[in-house]
Amino acid sequence: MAKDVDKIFRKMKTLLVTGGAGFIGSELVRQAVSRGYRVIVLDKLTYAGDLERLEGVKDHIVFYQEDIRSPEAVEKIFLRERPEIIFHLAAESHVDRSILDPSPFLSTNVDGTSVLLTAARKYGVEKFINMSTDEVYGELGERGKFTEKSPLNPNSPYSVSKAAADMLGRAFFRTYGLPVITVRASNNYGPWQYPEKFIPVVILKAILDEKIPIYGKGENIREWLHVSDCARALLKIMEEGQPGEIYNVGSGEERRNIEVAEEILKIMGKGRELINFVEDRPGHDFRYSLDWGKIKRELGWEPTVKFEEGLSKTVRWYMENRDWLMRKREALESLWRKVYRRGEK
Ligand code: NAD
Ligand code: TDX
Repeated sequence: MAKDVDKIFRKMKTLLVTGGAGFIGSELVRQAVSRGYRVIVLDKLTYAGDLERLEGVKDHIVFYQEDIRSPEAVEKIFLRERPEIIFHLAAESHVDRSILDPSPFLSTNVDGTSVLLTAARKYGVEKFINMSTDEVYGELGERGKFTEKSPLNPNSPYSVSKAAADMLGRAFFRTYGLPVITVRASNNYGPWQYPEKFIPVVILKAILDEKIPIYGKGENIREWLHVSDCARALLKIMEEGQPGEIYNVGSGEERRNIEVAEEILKIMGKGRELINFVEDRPGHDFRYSLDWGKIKRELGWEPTVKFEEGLSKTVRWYMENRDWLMRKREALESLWRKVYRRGEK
């Protein structure tokens, strides 16, 4: 009986997902809908947002195309929908773009987060889950891991803007008692990732038999987390996470960029001659690695998707959704011209 009541409450709980038409946000929305939550999506639909990602759940959600930087728009949604849980994922998310122009990163990631925190404080929420990143800790050498207690040392305009948003959440918890929970996740991969990010860039270029741009020597290391595991962690944190706490969400699946590119080429049956070492990313962080023992110990979450298996499935998904990938390609050409010719005068 008590379990049934619990189930009914769960179904009635209203979740507001900012950035819900993005890569990670849309996976979170799909999982939340399938568990019976009421889901409201707030997304500006920037170049990175795409309603196609929500096609399968569109009849089960309420969608607002609005900007998180607009206090009026955000308040209107809080007033009308009275969300109990906020998942804040809306952001400018690509490091290379932040190097070309930091300003939209500061405005969306910092000002936008401040607008949302302010509205959440005014209307009251049960939990405000603030999506941060491993990049706020800065870079590591070949050894060591970041724990939730590691100091923040962000290096790119992107990671500085995320660290500021992360610290704003801390301030709202500490100063106003807003029940903010901070999530610092490692590099996500999987279906629907916009092909400005490394893994879909490699797949797209390989499909077209074009050169694959590897920054520097390809020795940089990232910890790859499947997006379905990340979304599951977010829901676990919503259900059992403690206000004021920080949770690292990682996978232990660390790979050098060159290894990732070679593995994708192997899966696709393409040759290594497609690999092209290009000018390095300025300020390129060498390695990220998270100690995610806390979420495992305290909430019982752990990743389930092994990297090689997740990567094969991801490659297959992009091959099967080639049209979506190709539709994004044209808009990427001008970014690539700026990024991959960084060193040229
Ligand atoms: P994404 O770029 O795919 O999606 C971002 C979404 O936010 C888009 O749908 C976009 O339209 C929306 N958006 C951008 N500016 C907005 C604004 N001003 N108002 C309303 N909506 C706006 O990003 P993602 O990869 O899904 O990342 C989601 C979140 O997770 C971000 O906060 C990112 O910093 C964080 N994160 C990402 C990763 C990763 O590997 N992708 C890892 C750790 C943390
Ligand atoms: O064409 C490329 N060639 C290349 O060598 C691109 C796009 C990337 N790279 C390298 C740079 C990084 O070492 O691959 C690695 C991964 O690059 P990105 O996909 O741009 O991700 P990263 O910079 O690690 O940041 C990501 O993880 C943390 C997300 O984009 C962030 O949103 C998240 O916070």
